[in-house]
Amino acid sequence: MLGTELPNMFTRKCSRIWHSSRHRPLLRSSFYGLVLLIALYTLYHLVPRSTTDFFSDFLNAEADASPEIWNERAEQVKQAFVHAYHGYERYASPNDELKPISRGKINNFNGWGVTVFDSLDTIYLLGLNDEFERALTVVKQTNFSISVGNDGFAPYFETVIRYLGGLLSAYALSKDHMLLERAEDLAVVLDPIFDTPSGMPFYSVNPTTGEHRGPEIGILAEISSLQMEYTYLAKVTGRKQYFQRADAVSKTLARAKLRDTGGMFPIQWNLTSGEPIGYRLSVGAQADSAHEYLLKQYLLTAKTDKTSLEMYLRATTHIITNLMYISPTRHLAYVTDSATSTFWELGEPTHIFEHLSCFLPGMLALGAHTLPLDNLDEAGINFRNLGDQATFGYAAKGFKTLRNYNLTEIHLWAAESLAQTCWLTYADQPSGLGPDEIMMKTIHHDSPPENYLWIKAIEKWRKSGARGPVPGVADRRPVVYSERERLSGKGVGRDYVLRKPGYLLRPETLESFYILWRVTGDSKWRTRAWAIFEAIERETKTPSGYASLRSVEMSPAPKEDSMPSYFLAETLKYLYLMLSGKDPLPLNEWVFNTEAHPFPVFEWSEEEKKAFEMSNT
Ligand code: DMJ
Repeated sequence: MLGTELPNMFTRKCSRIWHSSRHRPLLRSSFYGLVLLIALYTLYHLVPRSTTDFFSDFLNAEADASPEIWNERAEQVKQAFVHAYHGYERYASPNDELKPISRGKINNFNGWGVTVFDSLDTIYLLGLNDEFERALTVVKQTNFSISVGNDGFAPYFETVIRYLGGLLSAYALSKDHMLLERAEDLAVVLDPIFDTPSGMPFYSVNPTTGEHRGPEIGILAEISSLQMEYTYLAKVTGRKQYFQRADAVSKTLARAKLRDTGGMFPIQWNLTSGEPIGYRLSVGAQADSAHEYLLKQYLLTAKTDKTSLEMYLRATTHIITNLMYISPTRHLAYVTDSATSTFWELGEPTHIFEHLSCFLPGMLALGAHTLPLDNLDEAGINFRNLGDQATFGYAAKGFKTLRNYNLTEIHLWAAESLAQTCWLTYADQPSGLGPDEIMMKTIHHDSPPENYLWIKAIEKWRKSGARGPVPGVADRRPVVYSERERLSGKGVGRDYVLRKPGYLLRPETLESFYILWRVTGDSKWRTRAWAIFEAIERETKTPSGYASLRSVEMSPAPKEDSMPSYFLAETLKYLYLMLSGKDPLPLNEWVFNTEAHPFPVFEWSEEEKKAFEMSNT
């Protein structure tokens, strides 16, 4: 009896309550509320995230924030800079960097106060006059002829991008001549580094003795990320020798035999012969800024350095057609390295995606914005000839593929899809900050890696009528694993594992958001930047500064006692420029070096061209 009576009694009781006028309004609204919640939950989990993304709806709503709110946010970034810089001044100046947990200091870049030099132009842009005056005093007093640490040897690449870049950029903005004099003082003590037949610099130099150090095999990023600084130095001092330093490196790159690497520069180079070695290709560590400087040197010289543009087009064609992949589950676009050429013509992809590579979306977007990619005749370039098979081997294939596309469009798609992935690596973490390195779980046991290339997905999408979003470009829902899922390894839905879980206060993702925001006007990039800033405030702030994180996988995140100078030079600068309503550095008038130091675009006069013997222009 109980089996049938009870349910009936229950149903009758419910019906009575439902129809009783006393309970009706409350009950009905709760019921409909519940139904709505269930519907929303189902929609959230079943509908493809590309079309309905609640997270991005939230972000879009945020994007409608008023200009006052954005200015207030920019002000908060300024205060973050002040907090970091004052902490450095108080506990570490004039040493290189602050240790933000122990309130200690470290001399890791010559002991000349790298944080001061790297921060100069940001301080100026933020209008921090007192801090600027104090920084000038440090700059004036620095003795560049003695380097502290590393046995007295100054690492060339870091010294150029941080110190020389900071000085020149602050000079360009403030016109304080002392800054230019100090930039030249520095260039003079560094100069013995160029004692190679190829004109490519050694790894380090002793500024006291002029002795240089480093293997005969140089690393791409370290030997060819100086063209902007030295060309600008030549321009403002009128001294030819600085231009020749930059020009020698560009000419060696342009002469190199790149048949085996399909027109792309590998990581290793012989400094004597000026020839590339091996097949290791990357846009991340050890390679990044060398590719970046091809575009930026062309832009800085008011689009006169055509050779740099040709090399840029070869590099980007290779990257887009051979190094960009798409993940199987969430269809995340990523760029990876290729390790050797034994397995496959193009080299075995590692499927590692580095935070450092997140500068690439910004570079591609900047190129798409500033170059006549679909009218290259205008720049005196025949796109087809750039991939000549006899000289550049399998590059020909990539050029053939891209000829069928609107080049501006495909560069922008590549930029947007990579930036989406960079963003998700942040949004996927409980800390809201991105790991230094991930590895995509792309499995290709039974089919060649080629099948997972991003360009293949684009081809397929186009063949099937280009319906739906461009592969990789759509917004996706973040997948945040709970502590239990993380520890048990049972989390599902992500298509990568973390290889280096730390967040080192790096700028690359924000740098790309900044350029995408300027180029596309899509406020989602700005809104995401704000979300990242909030995470920086929450997770990395200490009483004396901001600290790198050992892992992004938990909140609160465990900290590391380090505040690299690029956090002030780049990360906070890009944030501020993006959030504030003003644009003091329009992309067609200023070009950022790889450490975010802006240099003004300039034209060479005919006399300068002659005086500098510029065969290139
Ligand atoms: C910066 O020092 C520069 O951007 C460099 O080119 C590589 N990345 C670091 C910060 O991550």
